[in-house]
Amino acid sequence: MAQYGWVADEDPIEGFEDNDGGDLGHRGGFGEFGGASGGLIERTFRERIILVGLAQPPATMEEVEASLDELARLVDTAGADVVDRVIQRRQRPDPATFIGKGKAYELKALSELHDADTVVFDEDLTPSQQVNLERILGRTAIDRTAVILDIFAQNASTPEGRAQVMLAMLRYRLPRLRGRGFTLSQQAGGRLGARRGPGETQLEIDRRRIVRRLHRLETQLEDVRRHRQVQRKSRSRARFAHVAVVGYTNAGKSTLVNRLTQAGVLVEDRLFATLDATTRRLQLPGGEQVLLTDTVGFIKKLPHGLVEAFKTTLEVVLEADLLVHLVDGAAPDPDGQIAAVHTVLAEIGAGDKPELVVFNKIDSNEEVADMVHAHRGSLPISAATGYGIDVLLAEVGKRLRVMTEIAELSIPFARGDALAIAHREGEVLTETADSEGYRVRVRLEPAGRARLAQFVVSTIPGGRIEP
Ligand SMILES: Nc1nc2c(ncn2[C@@H]2O[C@H](COP(=O)(O)OP(=O)(O)OP(=O)(O)O)[C@@H](O)[C@H]2O)c(=O)[nH]1
Ligand SMILES: [Mg+2]
Repeated sequence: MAQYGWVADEDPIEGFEDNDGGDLGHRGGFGEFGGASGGLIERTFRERIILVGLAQPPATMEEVEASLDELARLVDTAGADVVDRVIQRRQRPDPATFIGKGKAYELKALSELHDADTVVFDEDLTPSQQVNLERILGRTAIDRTAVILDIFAQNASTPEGRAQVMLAMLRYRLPRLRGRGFTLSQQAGGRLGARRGPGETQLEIDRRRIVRRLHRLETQLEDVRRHRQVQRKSRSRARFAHVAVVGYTNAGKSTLVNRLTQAGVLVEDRLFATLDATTRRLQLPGGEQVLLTDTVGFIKKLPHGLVEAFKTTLEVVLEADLLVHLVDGAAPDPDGQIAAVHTVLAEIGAGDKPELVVFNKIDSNEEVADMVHAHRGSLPISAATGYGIDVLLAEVGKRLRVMTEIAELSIPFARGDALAIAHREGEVLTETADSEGYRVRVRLEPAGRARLAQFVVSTIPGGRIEP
């Protein structure tokens, strides 16, 4: 397969210089979030971690265990060791301590036994639950969201990625300031009952600073989005169909994009290796050029704040004509992962995009064939070995073609404007001239078709013509 060049999407982004007051600095820029190495989890040594899950109906014990398995992978990716896990059955979380108070004291004893540094809860803790738990446990208590944020912070490598992670972290941190600040002010103000103890003043200062940085980041990211839109408009002269590879984290998206385009995206057997969208041009077997984008992976219980913060990156998904939904066929619960991906897609407003489901890693799990059988219209591949790639590309071409139409246009010489529209909005396949004017064969989407309706001589719906 030929090697394809860079696409304009990857231009350096303005407004993200590293010297803008420290918001988006080098990797260490997350230092204020605790941990000498900058994340929420200490990384100068491997922390010892206990996992805690809550089995609330209707969740089965199996599901809770599976979710804790995944949390263990997250913790491992973040660079810490799981030493034990605890599950409590409860109808609903305790508003003050998440697990029951008695259980919390048991957990304290267990933490001492294991000499654990941190306890990680598989569900979101409210700020006050977090404070109460830390008081009881005498050690750090964090939730799944914090672990995901920590990994994102480690993996963010571009200014835009760092800005998005920073935004998510600040949003995570803001409501938690009060809880910790309150402790602070109690310590600082002691029992004197001062109404504005020194701790509280510091809290207000911190809060104001965070709010200011939040707004600055939001403005910067908004600028990036506008910049992108301008880029896209100028690119739409040659309107290529856009295919986005989406899927659960570690499904093999980057491996696939690399195989198809030699994009050189980082591939790793760890979660959230990719945080930035990389777009490359790809030629399909029928000769059509399309844009192919690798995207950030999704996960169950993906914090809404993170989805929201990453909307600049996720916008490429919204603009794609077709989603290739890559599923890890070797994962313990592919259907659960498919459902989680659909949840996030719906959350970003891409729930009704045309989707081609592709099961990956058939080389390592024979059951993939059964999965393909159970999902109509899906395909098996191995991004690692190349199995099924030709069929996949042919199918992508087919799906894209049925969304477009080839129109034969006759445009009078005086209507250079219409000719320009054909070039801008469609993919011109042939252009000749006869006594009447220009004769143009162009692949068009419905919008372009409507604008050029008066010049259409004939159409081939979803037709296939060699360019
Ligand atoms: N056996 C097997 N392993 C694969 C295949 N494709 C990818 N992998 C492995 O799966 C792991 C994840 O691959 P990536 O391409 O980084 O996955 P991703 O979907 O981009 O993951 P994130 O960017 O973290 O969301 C790596 O260890 C790959 O080598 C495959 O077809 N077969
Ligand atoms: Mg990746």
